[in-house]
Amino acid sequence: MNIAQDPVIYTDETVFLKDYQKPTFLVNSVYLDIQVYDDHTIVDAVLDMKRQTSGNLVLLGRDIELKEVQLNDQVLSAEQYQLDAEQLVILNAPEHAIIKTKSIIHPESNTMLEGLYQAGDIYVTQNEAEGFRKITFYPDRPDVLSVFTTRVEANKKFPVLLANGNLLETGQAGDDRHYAIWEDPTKKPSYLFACVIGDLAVLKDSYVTSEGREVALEIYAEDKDIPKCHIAMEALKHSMRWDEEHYGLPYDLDNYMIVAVSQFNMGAMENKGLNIFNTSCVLADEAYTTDDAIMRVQAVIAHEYFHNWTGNRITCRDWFQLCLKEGLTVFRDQSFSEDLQSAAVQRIDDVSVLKAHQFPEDAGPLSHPPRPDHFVEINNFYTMTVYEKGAEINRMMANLLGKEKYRQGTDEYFRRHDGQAVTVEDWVYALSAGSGIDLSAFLLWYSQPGTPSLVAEGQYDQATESYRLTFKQRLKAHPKYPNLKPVPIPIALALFHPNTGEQYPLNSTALVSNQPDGVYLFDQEEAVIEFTGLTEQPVVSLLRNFSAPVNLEFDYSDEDLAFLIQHETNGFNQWQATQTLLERILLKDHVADIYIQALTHALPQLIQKDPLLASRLLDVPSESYLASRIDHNYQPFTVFEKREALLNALAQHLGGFWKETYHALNPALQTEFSQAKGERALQNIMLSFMARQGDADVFTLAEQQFYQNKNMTQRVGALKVLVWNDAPIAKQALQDFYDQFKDEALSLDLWFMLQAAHPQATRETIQALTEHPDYDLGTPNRIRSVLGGLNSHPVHTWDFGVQHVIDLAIYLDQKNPILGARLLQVLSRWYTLAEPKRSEVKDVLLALQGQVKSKNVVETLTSMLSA
Ligand code: B3K
Ligand code: ZN
Repeated sequence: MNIAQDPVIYTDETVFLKDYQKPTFLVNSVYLDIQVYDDHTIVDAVLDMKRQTSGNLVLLGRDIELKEVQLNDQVLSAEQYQLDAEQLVILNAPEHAIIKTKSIIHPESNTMLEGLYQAGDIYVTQNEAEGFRKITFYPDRPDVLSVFTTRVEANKKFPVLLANGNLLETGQAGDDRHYAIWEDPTKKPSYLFACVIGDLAVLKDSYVTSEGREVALEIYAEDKDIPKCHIAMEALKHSMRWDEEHYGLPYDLDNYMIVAVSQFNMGAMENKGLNIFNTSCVLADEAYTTDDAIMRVQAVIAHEYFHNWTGNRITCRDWFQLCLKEGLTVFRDQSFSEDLQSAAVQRIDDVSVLKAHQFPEDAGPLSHPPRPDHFVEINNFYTMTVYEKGAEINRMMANLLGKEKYRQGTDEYFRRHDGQAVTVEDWVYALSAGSGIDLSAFLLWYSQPGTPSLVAEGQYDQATESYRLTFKQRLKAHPKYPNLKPVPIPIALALFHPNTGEQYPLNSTALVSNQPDGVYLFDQEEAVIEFTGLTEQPVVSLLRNFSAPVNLEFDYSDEDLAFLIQHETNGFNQWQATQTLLERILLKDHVADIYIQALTHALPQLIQKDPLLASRLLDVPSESYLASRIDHNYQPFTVFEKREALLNALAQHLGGFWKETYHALNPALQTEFSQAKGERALQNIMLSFMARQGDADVFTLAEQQFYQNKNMTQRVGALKVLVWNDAPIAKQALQDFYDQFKDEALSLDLWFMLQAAHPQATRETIQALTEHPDYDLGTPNRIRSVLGGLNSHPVHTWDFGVQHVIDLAIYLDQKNPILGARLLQVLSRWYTLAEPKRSEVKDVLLALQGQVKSKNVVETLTSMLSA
């Protein structure tokens, strides 16, 4: 598993995990005074610092105008410190240093959405990972924890003045200004500092913790959006209860605030006691947002809340450990969401994201371990690998331990490390110590890149009535991470009787668990296990519930897959069987008949029982997913054509099924969210297949669905059918949607996305959308809505999409490099394209190199070009 490698070259700006050193000074306390004016902001800081190791006292600072610095009440002259674009170094600092700085920053012109920035009528912060150094000079690293007191002062046109912790005092600051002082009693790193200054309305509620603490809950948003905050509020209370029940973790402050802003680079931020959220992750209302968006709001609310323990109270020693907090918190939010909707569907959705995005990331030039050992720009490492693969590692360990032992392990982690900044090793060792089961082999998963391939072979022997499974694992070599070792792979499996469809009891000494799944822990390069007592050759179902994040290579026959679609009791593997079969039909030219028969057999019952799972069984792998499975000579149009042919065949073969099912469903009668969501999803699928059939009634039905419902999922589903099929009423419906929702940014995002995703969209379609008065390059959500729509057709991405992405990368390189680098990744699979496209896109990327400067975009582009 190790091959000789070319020497790897790193740039001067690369930071390495192996170079970690403790901070020279710790901060006992910090007092910040932030005074916001229209054209500048003054920041006064007082840091009470204590030496920990020898070396200079270094305060990091970027884009800050330093007015004055004092050490122990003495104003320092220019010879007593060194200042450059990145840091302020105080020379000859004593053991105990009180540093006072006065500086000026410009949130009003900060377009990077990092540090303190103005977004419309509000000022907000985003400090993870390294934004705090844009607010004031500070040892801005996660292993420096301190107690923060914050005074915020602004004009009274901004009535809301918030910071972390408890409100100590408010008052006047001259005629038209006022201030508030907040004190956060919990020690925290600077990336968790937040303040908000604005004109916002608030939704209030309260929660009593398991310890009897009464917590004031507040969600701040624009006045008109307050009614859309109730779902988030309920999700917050639910999360608080869930964490008490599942992890024994109660909330620790007297208030918990959430602020919604429309200009935000990602989903949300877990600042201590003062979360800041992208509106898309807090506002939820079925009249304005889709069912998927509502699910996402609940998941993100839970995610940020869960960070209070996994991330905030126990934080990361350094940014290489990012997956310590993110992987664990994603695993926690996924488990929470499994209680909100069909658990099988939640798992399907999580694995779909992993396979569609993390697997290709890990197979290409941006591949890195969940805990990388070097980076240039940490913001480029908030990746699918850190988050989603990180979550999978925790899931493997948790499943292996079982509920009780996992809880003993997590209890031990919180007991040992509360209040500390720790590493991935600390987590795995605490989990092992608490549970009494050594999990240290799982550390390999954190430090190795690439998706392992799990190659399995089955052999049945009728004479002995036994079945042997042979497993091998293969890891793809990576130039920067040599010496890859076999990882522990928990393989959950079941054996089915081929005639009765019943599960065989599992007789094998190799399994670590027989309940509820048989689990074999495969941790070598190769192994064989044997099962006895099997009267007929079994149908095996491997990797149930996706028990490990690996690429399974097993030679299922199409008939076996059809069998699993009908008989698997694990909803995830039932869905997986449809996807494996469809992938063969689409990429390997297998015939579709077996799939269609199995589906026809399985669907009717499932629609009654779990409509949401039924809707997922109708998933046809997206063109982008299929593209991610092709490593050479990828021809987008060929994939498109094959997929179209399959969809048309499905439309025709199932004849009246689509329309009958459409009419048989009535989401309005379902009281349970998961059921209603499932019925809505199904109805939208049925409509689109009817459109494919050319059903004479489809536009009438879509028009009715669009105009007679208030539910956004139903409205958008219908509008898609009308617009994408150029129905006579399409333009009118689009106009009506616009007129109704022009002041509702999130709904308008859907309007943009839907048009950009038109199957016949052209360069001109995109141009018209980006020239629309409501298109805004300062709002990441809007940029993403158009780009996301466009990208739903890889044929378009690799045609006119390339220039769209390049233009965005050039523009954002200076204005918002975090976003610019992220969006550029849309082109990261350029190297898989068939010629001449491959060379064309490569040339465009090479030409981009001379036009971008930010560390973010340059690092991403350089890695992309290393493919
Ligand atoms: N911790 C933040 C992400 C910060 C991203 C910085 N570029 C949100 C989250 O994962 O909860
Ligand atoms: Zn997170």
